[in-house]
Amino acid sequence: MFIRKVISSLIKNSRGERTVQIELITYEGKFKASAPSGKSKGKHEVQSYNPKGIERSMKLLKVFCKRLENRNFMIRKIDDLKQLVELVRRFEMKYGRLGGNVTYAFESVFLKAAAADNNKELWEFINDEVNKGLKPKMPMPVGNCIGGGLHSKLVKGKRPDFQEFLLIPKEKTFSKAVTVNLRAQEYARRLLKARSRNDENAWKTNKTNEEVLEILKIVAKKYKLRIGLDVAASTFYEDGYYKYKNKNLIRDKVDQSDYIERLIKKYRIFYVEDGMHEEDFSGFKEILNTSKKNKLKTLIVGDDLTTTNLRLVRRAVNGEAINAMIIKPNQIGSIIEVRNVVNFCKKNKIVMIFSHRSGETMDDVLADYCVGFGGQFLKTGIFGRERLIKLKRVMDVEKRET
Ligand code: 2PG
Ligand code: MG
Repeated sequence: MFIRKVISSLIKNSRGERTVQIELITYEGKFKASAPSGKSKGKHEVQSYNPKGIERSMKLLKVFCKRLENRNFMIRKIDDLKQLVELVRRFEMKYGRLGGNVTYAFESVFLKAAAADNNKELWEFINDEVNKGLKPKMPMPVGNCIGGGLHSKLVKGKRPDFQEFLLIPKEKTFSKAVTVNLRAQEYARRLLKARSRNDENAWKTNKTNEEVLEILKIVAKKYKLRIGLDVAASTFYEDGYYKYKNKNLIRDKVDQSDYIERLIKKYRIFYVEDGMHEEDFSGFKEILNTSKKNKLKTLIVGDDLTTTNLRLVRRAVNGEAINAMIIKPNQIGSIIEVRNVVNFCKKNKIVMIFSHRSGETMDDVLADYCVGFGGQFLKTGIFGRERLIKLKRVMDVEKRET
């Protein structure tokens, strides 16, 4: 793969924030990749940009891009990205950090070009099963239907404390599942009398967590859907307590896990992400244990707890704190690391949910990572062009491959 030109630029994400885009020009064509940005970020995520800010990263990036021109890279598998990683490492030692969002966009664009160079689709290029002659498995979508927390502005002074109320279809095909989620979200709007959408295009409301769950129960029944929650508990955790603003009450650690366990039982919740504070491994373990004791197969999902970081994933899995986890490549800023986490999850039967960020771009590469790495779920919203483009990419692969 011969690099003719590399162009870095600033673009806006779905929230109107600045983010990085990298364009790579080779003899095979032009390839683009960009990075999304989170608002409810995990404490242990890598820094998105240089400590001095995005401008500093962009300045350094210009210099780095120039140095890549007229170079040849042999990329036949993910590990071959190490050539690029090594160049980044040496550059950063001398000039300062580029940041996780920059390295993520770089690795993505390199993989896109490498896949084309090898006459493959990106999902195919990274998928070991296909290389063994097996068909790829399609994920199920996890869709954000109603929102609260940091992603939603207040409605008449209030919002639910939980960040995301999710719908999870169980259909034969991904495309049917996407259609069901769209219909269900429209039905939820009518029941809620919602008027506007939040950062991830979920409905905004002033209702409490339980009031929203009551509505979701009706929606889920009508469309045969499973209910999920992203509690994003760290976003309302302060000095050892969970501070619920909507109802104006405070829960300690024990109250919090009891509360989540009660909700799981009452609403038959299938999926709970970040039900406890991001450093509370034992709290996660307590919820997982209770769910098992009650013979419920609830997915207890780590996101801020694990931040796609193998060290934290190991701790969570070995400590039996989770049975599922969110994979957000830009939390760790390296696709090689993502692959290592994926292998660990597969070995330990941990369910993988590939996830968007609340500030998204028009890059659909997440869909390729999900299908290619064999993720069981793709969490990327129900509506909005940045979300739909990723859903559509999986639908296209499904149409061609199954
Ligand atoms: C989450 C994500 C995406 P953010 O908490 O799971 O929904 O939010 O991108 O703001 O971290
Ligand atoms: Mg989350």
